[in-house]
Amino acid sequence: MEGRARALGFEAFRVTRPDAVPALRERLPAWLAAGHHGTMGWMEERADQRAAPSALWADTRSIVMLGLNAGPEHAPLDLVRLTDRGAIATYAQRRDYHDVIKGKLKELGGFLSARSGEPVKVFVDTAPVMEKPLAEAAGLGWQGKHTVLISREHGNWLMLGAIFSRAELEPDAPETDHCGSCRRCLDICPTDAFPAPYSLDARRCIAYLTIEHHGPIPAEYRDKIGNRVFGCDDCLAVCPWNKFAGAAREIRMAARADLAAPPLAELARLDDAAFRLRFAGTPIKRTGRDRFLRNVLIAIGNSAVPALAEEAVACLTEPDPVVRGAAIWACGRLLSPQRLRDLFESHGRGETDAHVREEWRAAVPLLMGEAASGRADTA
Ligand code: B12
Ligand code: SF4
Ligand code: SF4
Repeated sequence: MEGRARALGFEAFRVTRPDAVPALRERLPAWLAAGHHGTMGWMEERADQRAAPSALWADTRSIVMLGLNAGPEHAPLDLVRLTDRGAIATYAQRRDYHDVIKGKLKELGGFLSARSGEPVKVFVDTAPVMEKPLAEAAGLGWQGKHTVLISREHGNWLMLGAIFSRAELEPDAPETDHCGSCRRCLDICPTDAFPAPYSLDARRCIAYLTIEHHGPIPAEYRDKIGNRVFGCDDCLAVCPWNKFAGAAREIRMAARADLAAPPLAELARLDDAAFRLRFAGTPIKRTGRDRFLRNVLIAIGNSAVPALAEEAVACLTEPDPVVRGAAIWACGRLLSPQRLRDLFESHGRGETDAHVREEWRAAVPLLMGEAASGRADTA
């Protein structure tokens, strides 16, 4: 079976039991109760099944955990210094791993089922399954202080998938923690998203803010997001265990050159059809054009490149208020007060959306005949 898994391109393959992580029954509810999942309401739905594989499928006797390497071709931290370009997380610069892994899991699951005579179910983020703790229990790696699974052979770039089976398979030994006194991932996080080692407050994480979060990006995180337009790799990139990792081997997981460091100006001009064409088959497509454009405008505001301001100006007439709000913020960061006032007269005075009016007020004090809090008295 392991040979078949490797032939399919999986770098890691191990087996565990559904009851191997009893701590999940306490840890997941505690994380949810703290509100660390933010607006990811789907984490709460079926939380009982997420915390206990047998609650998802009572017949589960064994769980095969698999890892597919999606390691970067270039150092991810180099990207965040190119301020006129968008930084896309390593895993998203390629084909959607859900599609690639799902096909392979189905093939391997079919093989296991035929050999054992027992049914299987395959999952890759498609059901309430906690893949990282199960992978740790199976011995694929351990959850580092950044909460991502680290393998001694492949670093933290493995993407995970699971096969639940009714067959009794010999379980492997769990992996133990090898983080030691290191805390590089905790220290580099731009938004201070770890309340404690091994615990992430998703609401502060740039991956959550740029991918999962709908609505305006909270003002306190905007400058910290830098040029990250989809996801974030910082805590993964600094992990010393990556020294053993290689770039993705699977041909269908090869990074696309045009997604390595796309110019922000180009991204800001994508209309809906062009967005769908450009990101077809990648995880980016699922966020939709407007949420992605919101991220691009935040990156433009952080670019310190005056020429990019005109891209933001062009987005002041976008239909989506969240996009208009991000465009105003970007203009506020790059344009002179006089130009901003002119833009307010031409684009802002008739604004009816409360959020967008708030963005105008924050960008240019003393607008709409109302004093902006604090700054207005001195403006
Ligand atoms: C929700 C989610 C997110 C959320 C929340 C992330 C999180 N850490 O929970 C957001 C949107 C922020 C996110 C971001 C990313 N994600 Co994500 N995400 C998921 C998803 C769907 C569920 C994760 C989950 O169950 N979270 C709930 C929390 C409670 O679980 P947990 O992290 O395991 O928390 C444990 C620890 O806190 C631990 N714990 C608590 N206290 C203590 C104390 C000690 C001492 C110890 C040891 C442990 C411990 O107990 C908890 C339960 O085990 C999984 C897919 C899946 N179905 O599993 C992918 C998944 C985790 N994501 C993945 C990836 C790649 C990413 C990103 C790297 C993407 C990117 N580059 O932008 C970032 C990484 C950010 C980070 N540092 O975690 C991969 C990770 C692969 C791997 N090697 O681990 C997964 C597994 C998808 C996949 N199929 O491959 N993600
Ligand atoms: S992905 Fe980025 S923002 Fe999220 S925890 Fe890691 S370093 Fe922090
Ligand atoms: S950077 Fe250090 S502390 Fe963080 S996961 Fe890697 S080894 Fe552990």
